[in-house]
Amino acid sequence: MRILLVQAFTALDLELVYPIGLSYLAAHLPERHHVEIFDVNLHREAADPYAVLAQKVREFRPDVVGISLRNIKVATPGVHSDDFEPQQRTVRIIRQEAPKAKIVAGGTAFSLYSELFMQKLPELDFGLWGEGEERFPLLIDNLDAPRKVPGLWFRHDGAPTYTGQPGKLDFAALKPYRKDLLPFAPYAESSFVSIGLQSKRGCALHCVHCSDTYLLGNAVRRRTPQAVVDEMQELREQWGVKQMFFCDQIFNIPVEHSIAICKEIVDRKLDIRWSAWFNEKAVTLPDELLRWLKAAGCGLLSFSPDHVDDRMLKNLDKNFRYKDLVYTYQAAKKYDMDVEYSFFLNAPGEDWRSLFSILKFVADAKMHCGPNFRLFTLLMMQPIRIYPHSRLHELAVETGLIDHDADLIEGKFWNPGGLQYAVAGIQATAQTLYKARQRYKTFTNAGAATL
Ligand code: B12
Repeated sequence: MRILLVQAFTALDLELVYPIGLSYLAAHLPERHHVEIFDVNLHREAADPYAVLAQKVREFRPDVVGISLRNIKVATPGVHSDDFEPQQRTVRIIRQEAPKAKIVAGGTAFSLYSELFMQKLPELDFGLWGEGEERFPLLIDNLDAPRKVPGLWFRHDGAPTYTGQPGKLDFAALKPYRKDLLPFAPYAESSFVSIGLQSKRGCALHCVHCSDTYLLGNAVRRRTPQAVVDEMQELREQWGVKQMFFCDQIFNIPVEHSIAICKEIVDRKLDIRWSAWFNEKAVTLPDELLRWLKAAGCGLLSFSPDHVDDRMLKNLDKNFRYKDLVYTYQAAKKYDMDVEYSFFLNAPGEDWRSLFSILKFVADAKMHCGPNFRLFTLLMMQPIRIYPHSRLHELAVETGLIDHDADLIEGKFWNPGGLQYAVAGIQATAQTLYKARQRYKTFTNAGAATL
């Protein structure tokens, strides 16, 4: 069969993202199929990216098109934009150019809003919820018997019908993702986080807003450190990738696993730079780990504490407190690593005092770390997007903030009351500061890498 895997538009004005999800799917399709990946984002600058897509579909003549819907409506006003319309147009063009092909959707945005997508995009024949490495090949073998595939949306008399939740797959048993189907160079040029890999799937934490545990579960499923570093070595030596990003929910839980990965990188003398998301609790960032991170080429500690005030951290069900957070920037300074944070403004229980404690923390961290503090933090201060299947969603419905049947694809935020005006002011000021600093750095060329 001829199978074309398409990555639909990701956030339109952010970095490119190498589609490792589709590359994993490609690795698990039997060799008898002819498989290609097409990333529309590589043609963002073309006069008409949709025309490039249409031509590709026409020429490829697919039997099946698998479309990855990763982002949807990620816009936070004024920060960056994305919309439903580009996704809709992409699916329509595929249907138009390949009227007989089966179109299968998947990806994180699809999985979060699967029923809505099946309703809003009648061109989709199928939609696969969750991780696809085992079940996408199963579907390819059972296009006429979709009920055999767990976690699948299909149409029964035109109505979207679901076969029921699948079990979790054995992540450690998967093959590495295919690296020969797309060039790495444009992604490497786009940003230092654009090329990803995974050491684990799932998250043991319970943050109130998060939908990752709905997508991947609370059990942390890991690969061996050797397998992870084999892949890093392959990326570096065979494909020339020097900078990579761990797409793990949290890199430093469990701590021993992350130390073992670092040791393996050091043992093999890999000349790479990489970064990841870290948990803030001081016991998950012991000195031993920090030393190994530094030695192994980790250049940035990226944190999503979401707040700094202990009462608010409790509301958000975070596993750390303010003193742990102070330790994170002290650790970054001590080991001369870049550090960045993301915060939620006007989260449940916010008052003026707690709101200003975030600003004070940002100022303290910047003062302490100087150029090691990435001003990207200023862009990552936003109200919380309410994701379906999260506890925050339940709370938003219980408290009457949104209707139980609100269309969350449209992007609903937890941003109630008078504080929303303060939030708008903080965001506008933070963005202006960020942009001013960018201009300043363009002129002086000082420390541009830390922005
Ligand atoms: C890592 C990550 C990032 C990294 C990516 C680094 C990299 N080089 O890849 C970075 C930091 C760049 C990032 C940025 C952003 N991200 Co992000 N990110 C993630 C995260 C945690 C993992 C994604 C990943 O790589 N997974 C690993 C691969 C293997 O899995 P996968 O892509 O999901 O693919 C599997 C399945 O989905 C499925 N599948 C995928 N495609 C298809 C297609 C078909 C046909 C089928 C059958 C199956 C299928 O099978 C695959 C294999 O199992 C997800 C959350 C999550 N749990 O997935 C959020 C997530 C995708 N990000 C999200 C967001 C909002 C963003 C940002 C907008 C954040 C911001 N405010 O800046 C930006 C947007 C970036 C952009 N340019 O578009 C949201 C998107 C939701 C939405 N509303 O659209 C998510 C879902 C998290 C969340 N709930 O908030 N992100």
